[in-house]
Amino acid sequence: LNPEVDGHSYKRQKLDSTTPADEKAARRAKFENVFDQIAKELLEYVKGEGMPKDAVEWYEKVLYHNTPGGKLNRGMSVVDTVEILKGRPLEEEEYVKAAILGWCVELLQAYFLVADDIMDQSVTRRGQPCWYKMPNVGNIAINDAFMLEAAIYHLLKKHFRSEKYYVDLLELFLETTFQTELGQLVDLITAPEDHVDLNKFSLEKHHLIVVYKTAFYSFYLPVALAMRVHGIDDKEAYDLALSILIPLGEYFQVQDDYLDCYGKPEHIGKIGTDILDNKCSWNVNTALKYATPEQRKILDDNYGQKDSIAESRVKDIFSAAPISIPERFEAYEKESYEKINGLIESVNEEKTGLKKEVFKSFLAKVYKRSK
Ligand code: DMA
Ligand code: MG
Ligand code: MG
Ligand code: MG
Repeated sequence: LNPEVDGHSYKRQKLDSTTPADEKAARRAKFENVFDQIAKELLEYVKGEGMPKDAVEWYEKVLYHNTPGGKLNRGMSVVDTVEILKGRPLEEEEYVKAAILGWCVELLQAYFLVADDIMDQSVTRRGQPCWYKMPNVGNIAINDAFMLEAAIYHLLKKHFRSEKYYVDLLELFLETTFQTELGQLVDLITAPEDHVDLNKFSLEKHHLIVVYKTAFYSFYLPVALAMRVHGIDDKEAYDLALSILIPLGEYFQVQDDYLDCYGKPEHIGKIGTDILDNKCSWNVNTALKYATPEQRKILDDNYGQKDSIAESRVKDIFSAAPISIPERFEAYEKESYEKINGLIESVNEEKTGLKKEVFKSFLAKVYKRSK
């Protein structure tokens, strides 16, 4: 590949696309094309193992129902970060490698979501029934989740086995998976179905849950993978990235908690279950902090009950003064944005080889999101 020719065609492509929205759609389409290649490779492997036609077709459905179709922020951030760190458009081969890692993050997300929807008894995801709710799937979704995870390590071996950073990639995926599962554990045991005790909740507990269940795999992992590909070895650089990406991930999960109650299902693609599920969410913890004794009594009686009337009573209390969750969320969002920007501004680019733009672009993807 001739980088000059490639650089030229990249620029021309940029001029040709008329609006930033077109350019964004083109970047997404390019990234999605790599998924077709990945799915083909995985299905060829399964066929090569002599699996029957119906098994190959099943795996294809699992891959396509659960992996593409989301916002793709995590996956595309791997590509974006490699590009920002290199400071130039990627050559085709570099692009494909970064995109494969991006899709590995999306496969990890697919694996967690298939399992999360079973555990949270959710109904819809990305505007479709949750995978376990699809006709003839049910408990087979448990094994399907494992097979989405297995795809990651198959792809890493196939495409990165000979790189000197191969073990670093493996460790990043394995360690963030363990962290996420710890977060899911605490999320689940803090929300027992048969015993509601709001005294067990706190914003400190919430902080622990969201850092582990969301921030590591959604924010640190994509950036750390890109840093490995770019050849950054210094532990200090990874610690610095972590110190910005964990608060960013916490902010993202607070948004997720807020949207669980206040997002429109048609818009966010999923029906919120946090109140019914007795979850230790940002909304309920904030409500507990400001509730009057009368409001507290209504929360105690109605939170975590598998009953939609009880759920709407809780929603009314969340919105009522002095709890006023929407106003408090708006203030939280502003405060988080300023705090994270402050962290980004203090990055020493020369010393660490990192770029502020890596974090700025990730923050821009999630700031004030409505889905
Ligand atoms: C998401 O928590 C965490 C993981 C690891 C999937 P959640 O149950 O709030 O997510 P969602 O709202 O998407 O079901
Ligand atoms: Mg869930
Ligand atoms: Mg969950
Ligand atoms: Mg949620």
